[in-house]
Amino acid sequence: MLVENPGSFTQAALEAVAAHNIVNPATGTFATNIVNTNDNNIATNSVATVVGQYAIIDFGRVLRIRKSRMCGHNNNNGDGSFRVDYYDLVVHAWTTWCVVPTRTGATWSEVIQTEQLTDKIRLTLLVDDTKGFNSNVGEFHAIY
Ligand SMILES: [Ca+2]
Repeated sequence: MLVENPGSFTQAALEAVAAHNIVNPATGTFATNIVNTNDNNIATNSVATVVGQYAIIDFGRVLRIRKSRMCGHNNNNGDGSFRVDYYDLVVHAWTTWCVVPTRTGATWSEVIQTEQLTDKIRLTLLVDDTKGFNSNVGEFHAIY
């Protein structure tokens, strides 16, 4: 028998893994090599040069996220920061998730944040790193 109006049907959102972050190349206003933000290569970096420049990682589906994961670059002093927003699917607006510092090397940070359901995240330069090469991102992901 066909169910024409399932009504109460629900489906649990998948837990985000690294592979979900690299489905779509990042888009936005970063100054240089924005697609390097999520190209699955920690040795390739994107660069933000002006406070307010942003990079959006669109998962293409709704996922459950819980950890921010940033890989840095030796062009950073580690004294800048990015605000990370998730797209709130209830109110249809960007909402602040966390603030992550720039990192000095190609190693991962993993910081547990409040769990959210979303289909995209946005990284916005909040404080420019002082090293002189602006604020570099080796890789950024939101995972479970
Ligand atoms: Ca990269």
